[in-house]
Amino acid sequence: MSNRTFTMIKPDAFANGHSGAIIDRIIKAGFKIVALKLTSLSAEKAGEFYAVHKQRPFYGELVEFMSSGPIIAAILEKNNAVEDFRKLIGATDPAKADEGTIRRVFAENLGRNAIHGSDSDDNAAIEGNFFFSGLERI
Ligand code: 3AN
Repeated sequence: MSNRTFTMIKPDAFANGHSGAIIDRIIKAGFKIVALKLTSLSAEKAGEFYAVHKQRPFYGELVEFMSSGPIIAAILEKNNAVEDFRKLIGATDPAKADEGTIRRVFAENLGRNAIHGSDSDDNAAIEGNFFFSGLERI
């Protein structure tokens, strides 16, 4: 079990002004921020980040959306971080996400779903390293 996960506040949530409210929920749920940056992804970088989905029909749409505007990337720390964070954000499709989860409250739809959360300890490490150098985290 790892105690770190990686998240991105996606372009829809950032553009809609939800970043502050989302970060507040994350902190109140007991996660400690160990790295944080406002940035944006080129189409090339978004494609690299989501390379695992390259064969999926929604890949082009996903890359276009994720490179469409600013995002906030962060590494978060908590016991059982990956699993607990997935619970906090809710199901991929906001219509199926539990009441009170971040996606249920802030996401627009399946493609524009407000926030990313790593799905495994290995991916949390890979994704955190994709965005942050050693100097950029505590
Ligand atoms: P999650 O982010 O919940 O782990 P994944 O890894 O299955 O979900 O999908 C990665 C991202 O791809 C999702 N966050 C969502 O934005 C997008 N996505 C997944 N499935 C679809 C779909 N059927 N249509 C459009 N976008 C999708």
